[in-house]
Amino acid sequence: MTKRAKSRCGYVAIVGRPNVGKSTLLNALVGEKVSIVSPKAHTTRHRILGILTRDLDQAVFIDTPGLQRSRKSVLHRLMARTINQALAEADVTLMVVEGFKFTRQDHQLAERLQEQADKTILVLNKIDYVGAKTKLLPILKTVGAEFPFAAFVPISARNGENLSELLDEILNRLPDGPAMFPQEMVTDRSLQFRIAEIVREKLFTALHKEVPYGLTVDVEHIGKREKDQTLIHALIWIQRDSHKAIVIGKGGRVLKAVGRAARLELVELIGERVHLELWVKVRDNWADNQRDLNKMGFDLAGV
Ligand SMILES: Nc1nc2c(ncn2[C@@H]2O[C@H](COP(=O)(O)OP(=O)(O)OP(=O)(O)O)[C@@H](O)[C@H]2O)c(=O)[nH]1
Ligand SMILES: [Mg+2]
Repeated sequence: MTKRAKSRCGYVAIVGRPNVGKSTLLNALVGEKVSIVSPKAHTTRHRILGILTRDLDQAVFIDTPGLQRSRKSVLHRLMARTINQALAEADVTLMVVEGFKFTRQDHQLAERLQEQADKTILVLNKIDYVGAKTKLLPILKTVGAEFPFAAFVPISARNGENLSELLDEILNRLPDGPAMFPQEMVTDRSLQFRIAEIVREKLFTALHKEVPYGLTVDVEHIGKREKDQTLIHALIWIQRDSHKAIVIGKGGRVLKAVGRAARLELVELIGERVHLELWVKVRDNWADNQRDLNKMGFDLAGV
């Protein structure tokens, strides 16, 4: 293959229902965990960039929160706006679905994307699921007949199946242009944000029912404890007093397990030993409090 003389660079929006594997896909494409993943819906709350530089080309992926059904709180409205902005910015859009089902919500999103169908790739994820591949063909046939997307690519974000084919489809659709970000940069998010997200991911995985949705994590301090040990103080804000005992657990068991799991990952991220201190505090309605949301990295202009 001859090398291209010109570089390509552009934005790639990743959109879809909650829990279909958008963030898992972003991490797999970028080759590093930049966006947290959990078995619960509505894990991603922010627009998160993941940057992939290959030879001369650069794809800037925009991970988005799963589509919203409710727009009750300011947080919900912000999440919905994040999706719209990503779609407006995108040179290529990846609409992610699960390869073994195409739900009514998928259908609604596919309709909404018809205006930009020529720059949209339908990504059918999770084909590693037992029996998924037998359901794939009928879905491809009916969805393909109704929606003229630019390409249809079945993948497994979890085990990497077909990801290089997907990446080729993406890169081939990027406009010519110079890289926007330095070659070694993988995300636009700060270390502080990434640490808070890792703690939140462990809480999402450890806790049940409504508790994870009512909490947020705020990293107050990153410093040095010893020459080769990072010290991190993080606050876990919860909305209800009654959730405190659940987050802490009997004899502090839940919080300890969350801290341990987070610390293991933070060691990887930071590259040295980590001392992590977690506190749990109650703050009513942070999801509606504009000052709190602003501090958490949301852009509130016009909401
Ligand atoms: N079996 C299988 N599971 C997957 C695959 N991709 C993602 N998952 C799982 O699906 C769940 C949701 O993954 P996420 O990446 O958090 O999904 P998301 O679309 O970003 O979810 P929200 O941020 O909540 O909208 C997690 O338990 C993942 O491990 C896949 O290819 N195969
Ligand atoms: Mg996500």
